[in-house]
Amino acid sequence: PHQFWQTQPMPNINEMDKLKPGPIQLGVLAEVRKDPFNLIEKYEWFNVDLRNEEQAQQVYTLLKENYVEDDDNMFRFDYSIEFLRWALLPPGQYADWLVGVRVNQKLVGFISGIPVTLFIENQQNKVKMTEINFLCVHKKIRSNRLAPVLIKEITRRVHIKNMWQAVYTAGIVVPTPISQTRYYHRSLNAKKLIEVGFSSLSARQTISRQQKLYKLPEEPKTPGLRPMKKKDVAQVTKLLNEYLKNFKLYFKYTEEEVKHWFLPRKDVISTYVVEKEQGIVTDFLSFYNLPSQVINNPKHTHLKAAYSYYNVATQTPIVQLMYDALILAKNEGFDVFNALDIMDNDKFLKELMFCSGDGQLNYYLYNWKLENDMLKPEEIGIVLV
Ligand code: MYA
Ligand code: JJ1
Repeated sequence: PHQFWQTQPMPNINEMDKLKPGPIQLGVLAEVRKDPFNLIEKYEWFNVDLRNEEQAQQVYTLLKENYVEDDDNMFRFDYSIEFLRWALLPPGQYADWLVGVRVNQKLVGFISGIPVTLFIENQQNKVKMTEINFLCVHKKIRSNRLAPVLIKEITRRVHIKNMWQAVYTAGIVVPTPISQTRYYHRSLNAKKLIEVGFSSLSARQTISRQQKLYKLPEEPKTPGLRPMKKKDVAQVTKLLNEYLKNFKLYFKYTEEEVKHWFLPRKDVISTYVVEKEQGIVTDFLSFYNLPSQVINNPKHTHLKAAYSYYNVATQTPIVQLMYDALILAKNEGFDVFNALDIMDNDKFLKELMFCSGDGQLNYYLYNWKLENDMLKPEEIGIVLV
């Protein structure tokens, strides 16, 4: 049933379950194919330069019109150009890991990789690999097996760099997830969520009751909470790397990477630190800005969603820290605050009135067998944007 995935080095397919933990196949650099995979006539490979305005616009439009939708096709992610530059131009990025397919100059397919260092299950397994994201094929040419060609081509380009593993997430299940996590949602603008069909009113509920239920104070509560600045990078890096050791899957961050991923960028990423004593950062919270287009609604075109990124609480109670995150997000104009049930999120989701959504997020490792086939959501320490 999985014509393509059957051929790939994934656990529990083709009796690969008898494997020992670690890489499933060992790669040989000299054996990596030197030339790109063949495309059918008129289709051509195209390395996207996101710093170029027109090319960034082309990726933006392809994704805006053809990327991920919810189960009922009511909402579609609308990643902004500045967001895509943040997500896809991190330190050390390779020019040929932003892979496009064009027909008559028009972009109809895309897949991206970025370099990451991932710890898997224990501190001995530190692996340089790629994080794959934004696989997209234009709606008009779906089901023609272009996706496997995109995947094979980026795999080749990663192999050429002598890297043999990948990490990625998807809403769907393909061979073979290493963890299944769930989305949770916290209403910030109850009226709008109902108007766009993101949430529905139960029999005994009214809009005004919901508004009252989800009401938030005007200002955050934690003394010393302020936006992260350049001078915080060293302390945030230490707090983050130390915290992430609690999990079975996590990235190792350099200070340069923390600068890139955490320094606030307008309409992309918000990070707030707690500076209690002069100069000492004890906690931080962060969320990214990913709106969804509302597909068929007379009144609203977009839903403004904040997504929980990484939060580290060493002095402030986590519930209080995340309550402040909700207040900040509300004040920045977001309609909903989303989080997965990963890391320590379970410690605040219920208490802060998040509700489980209808979407799942499956985590995958390419060409790696875990000691224990599945990780629990709370063992996952990575967030892909
Ligand atoms: S997840 C987000 C994926 N994007 C979307 O959902 C956007 C909307 N949908 C589309 O654009 C298309 O439907 C896509 C498929 C492009 C998804 N992950 O070309 P096809 C398999 C893995 O005829 P299309 C993200 O970005 C499918 O099972 N495989 O289908 C992470 C079937 O194979 P098999 C997927 O609908 C991506 C084959 O493709 C996915 O026209 C990680 C059908 O191809 C999926 N999300 O296009 C990719 N969807 O017959 C893997 C479909 O075997 C990376 N398929 O069942 C692997 C690591 C690579 C690097 C390794 C380095 C060492
Ligand atoms: O947003 C999602 N679901 C929402 C909307 C559902 C609309 C009908 N299908 C949801 N709402 C109900 C909760 C409500 C929130 C406010 C308070 C009261 C309760 O459940 C879902 C996640 O739950 N989103 C998606 O399905 C989008 C796709 C997710 C997969 C993403 C894959 C990306 C992979 C790339 O790395």
